[in-house]
This record gives sequence, structure tokens and C-alpha cells, in this order.
Amino acid sequence: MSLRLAAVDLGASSGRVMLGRVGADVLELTEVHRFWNGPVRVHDTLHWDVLGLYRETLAGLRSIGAVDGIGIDSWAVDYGLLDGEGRLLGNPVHYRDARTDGVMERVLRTVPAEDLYSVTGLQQLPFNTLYQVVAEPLLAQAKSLLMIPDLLGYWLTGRPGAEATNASTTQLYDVRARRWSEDLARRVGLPPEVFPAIREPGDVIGPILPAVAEETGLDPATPVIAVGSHDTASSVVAVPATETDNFAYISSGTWSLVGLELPAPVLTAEARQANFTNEGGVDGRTRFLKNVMGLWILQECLRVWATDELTQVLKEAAAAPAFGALVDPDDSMFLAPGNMPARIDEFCDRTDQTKPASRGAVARCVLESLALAYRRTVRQAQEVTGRAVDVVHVIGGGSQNELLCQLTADACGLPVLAGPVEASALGNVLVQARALGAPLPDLTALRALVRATHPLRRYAPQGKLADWDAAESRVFGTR
Ligand code: LFR
Repeated sequence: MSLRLAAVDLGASSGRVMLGRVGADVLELTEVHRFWNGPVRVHDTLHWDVLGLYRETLAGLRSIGAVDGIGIDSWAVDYGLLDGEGRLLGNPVHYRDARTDGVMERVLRTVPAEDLYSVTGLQQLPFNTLYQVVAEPLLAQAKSLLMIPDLLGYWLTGRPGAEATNASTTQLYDVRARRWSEDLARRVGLPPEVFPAIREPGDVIGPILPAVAEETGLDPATPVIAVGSHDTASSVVAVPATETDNFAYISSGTWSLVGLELPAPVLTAEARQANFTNEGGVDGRTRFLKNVMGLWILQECLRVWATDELTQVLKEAAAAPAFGALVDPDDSMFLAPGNMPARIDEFCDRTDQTKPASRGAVARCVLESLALAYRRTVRQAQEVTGRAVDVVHVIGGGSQNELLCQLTADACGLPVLAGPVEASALGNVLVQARALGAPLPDLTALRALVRATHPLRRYAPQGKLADWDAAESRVFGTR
């Protein structure tokens, strides 16, 4: 017997509604509906079109047919505010918006970075929810704050709440006590009452509202189930690690989330100085990782070149000479949307490098720079935690990028196992299935099912590691 489950999986550049079939030895996904997502600039502010995302979610649910459950995951840190009647105040702002410029520095003057880290374990990123909320003009009118998947879940069921993995990305969540840090909220001037009760992945949120049942044609008893609602938490569930516990993962999409899965947070000074995050995982695991800027830079290049021919651009990159210009992809100059080829030129000017002269050379520069950043992060993670890494799992859309996977293996000097592609949707349906009683007791069983049903591609390291050592010292010096 298998379950039919709807995964609503919202990424920063596209959203999809997927039908999952999950049973003891079955795990299949079919895409039912895919739609564009991205920043919408109105005057000076970058927004998400959250009502559009809800409309497309409903459209997907309308065409999926009867399901046993619905789970929602999305990118992290962003939120909607509700008034006392549960009405949305304003339009959620995109984390790449400039309203947080300088806010982190301001907050750190009142709350030292050490205090923030010892409570939340979170990496410093200028767009963490904490810094957004401090810059939020609508906060005074707000009665509650819902993270994006919780907001959609609320619209579907009428039940507000805060799913733990996504709450853990706010920098307002106590990572050890596993609840909101009211103390921290007060210290930065936020009313702790706006944060709803925490729910865990696997909790049933509630049945869909009658109006939603009518609009979608679904049975009104269909439950919405909390999953690892942070997309990265869901994708880490689907890391098909069955050979060794010594694995690192790269959840590769718009961002590359590079790190380890740990049984508990690591809140040492070394972890803080290396800017590792301790985000909450499914089953109480810790996602000890760093955000690397990811394929965002290449996506923005394609936008500027007015092409969607990624395959062709990657061919050109494969043919371009190795180790030309290299950039630090995590430089803050690459965070906001814009002309990335021009910013790469600017980086080259600043660092006395020859600018890449063709589209292929630009793409090669981005991919080699990412591979270098991955290598650096995997090595730092091992140093900071004292754990060894024998294999790197690349999951998510970027696992299809053969050149990037090979460069990652070469740079890290480690085998790369690539796949599955739809990791977050798989993690989403797996956690739902378990909540509904499927015989999949723990993460080991969930991962074994992914491994048994999804082919992986293995990349062995090639070339000379010494070339990457030289490249690394060229970009990062001795830092
Ligand atoms: C990936 C992701 C990252 C998070 C970034 C912004 O989709 O969720 O984990 O840091 O988006 O929310």
C-alpha cells in the first residue's frame, strides 16, 4: 500500500506542487504544477508575490486529485505579519531587499555577536529574520508573525503556528531549549507575543478549510502536515547517505548550503568565527552548515545575457581554460540582484586579475569559484567539529550540473555522489508519509528508501589537488 501526498515546494526561483507516492519500497514524485517565483520590485522595495504563490499552490492542489496529506516547504528567513483579525499586513519583503543594510552592525552594538550565537547558534547573514524584523515598519501593528510556509499553511487550514526547522533560521530561536528566545526578542525591542507556538515536523497542522476544499475539489478531511518546512531541512532528509556516517552535503540550488548533519549544535568560538550556522533539522538533528552564494550568480548572469540556455553556457564553460579569474562568491557584492558579469569584472579589477573575456569564461569563473568555496567550507567544518568527511553528497537542482559536480570532487579531493534532484520535495513527502504511519521509523530508513529508488551519479576526483591549493591561496590568501 502506498500513500499519495502533495508536496508544495517553494524555491527562490520557482515553485512546484508535486505528487509523491510513498510506500515501504516505493518513492516516486510527479510534477503536477510548476510556476515562476522571484523578486518583484515595487519602487525601492523587493517583494515576494505571496498571494500569487498561494494562487499557484491552489492551482496545483486543484489538479493533483485526492491526496492523503499536504506538506509545504520554502526558503527560510522571510515572513508575513498578521493583524488581530488574521489579515496579512503588507506584502512580505524579499530577503535580498536593501532594508537590512547596516542593521546587523547596529544590532550588534547592543547585543554582542557572542550572546546571539550562544543562544541561536546562527551564522551572521544580513537578511536573518532578526535583522529584517528590526527594520520592519509594520511591526507595531502586528499581532503575529508567520514564516512563509506557516503563512500558506494558515491560509489552507486557519491554524497559525511556527514549524521548528524554519523558526531556527530566524536568529530569534533558542537552539538548545528549542523554543523562541523571548529574552533575545526583548533585548532587540521585539514583542515576544508575535511568535506563535512551535510545531515539529510530523505534527498535523489540521484539515483544510471548507472553502479550500471547495476551491480545490479535495476532501475537506485532507490534513496539512508540518514537514521540515525550511526547504534545506527537507532536502537534508533526502540525502541518500547509506555508505558512511562521514558525509558532507551540498544542497545545491539558488544557494549552496554546505555542511554536516550533527546530533547537537556546536556553539564554540571557532564555529562562530568561521560563521557556521546550527539550523534545526528533522528529528532534532543539527544542520551545521554555511550558506555559499550558489547558482544565484550564474542565474543572474543568464538573466543579464537574456538566455535560458544553461546547457549551452555550461558547454562553453567546460571548453574555457581552467583557473582563469576567480572570485569569492560570498562577497556581499554578489548578494543583491544585478549585473553579475559586471560585478565579476569589478572583483577582478579590485584583485588584479584578468577579466573573463567570454560567456564561457565567466561561467567557468563562477563554477570554479563555487567549487573552491565548497572545498573551504567542507574543510572548515571538519576542523571545527573534529569529524571526518569521506564523501560529499550533492543534492537538489545543482546536482544535475555535471561540470560543477566534477569541479567539486576535484577541488575537495573527495568523491561526489550527485542526486536526487528534487531533494526538498522528497524530504517533504517522506516526513508526511512517516507521520501518516508509513513503516519508515527513522532518518536511516528514509534515506535508504531514497537510495533504493533514485539513481545517483558518482564523480571521482581528478586532476591535481595542488592546482586547487594554489587557486585557493590566490582567492582567499591565508584567511
Ligand atoms: C535555500 C534557503 C537557504 C536560506 C536561503 C534564504 O533555499 O532556504 O537555506 O538561507 O534560502 O532563505
